[in-house]
Amino acid sequence: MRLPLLFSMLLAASLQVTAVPVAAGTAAPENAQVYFIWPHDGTVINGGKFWVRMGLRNMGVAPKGTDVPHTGHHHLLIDTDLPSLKEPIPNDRNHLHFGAGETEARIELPPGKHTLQLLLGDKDHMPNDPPVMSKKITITVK
Ligand SMILES: [Cu+2]
Repeated sequence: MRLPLLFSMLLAASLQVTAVPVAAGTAAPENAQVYFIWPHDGTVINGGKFWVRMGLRNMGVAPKGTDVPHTGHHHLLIDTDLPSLKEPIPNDRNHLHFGAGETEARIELPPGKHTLQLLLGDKDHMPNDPPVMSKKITITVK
């Protein structure tokens, strides 16, 4: 039996979706967006201390432990790839948690190139479903 073309395409699309890793955290709207207000990709910073300003659209920032739909708190990933999206975000010098609901933070990094990426986490520090992350940017500290 031949499946109609449209049906085959829908079937392929749904199979593709189930193959994508899905976070086990609380739900996030499809249009949720986390992003750097500052710094920008390619920013050169004189001296190691700078403010990171974190933006979030179509969701709300709430402290850790807050059980309110479509909220989460910021995590700053420094010089590291994305962690597992099915486990709580690690808490170490490469994964900073802003569990009080902070949207800006004073960071100090040694001279050199560094990557920064934002990843939103839910009340239990789990990446949301779907995960809400910024693009990874590179900055240079002089
Ligand atoms: Cu956290």
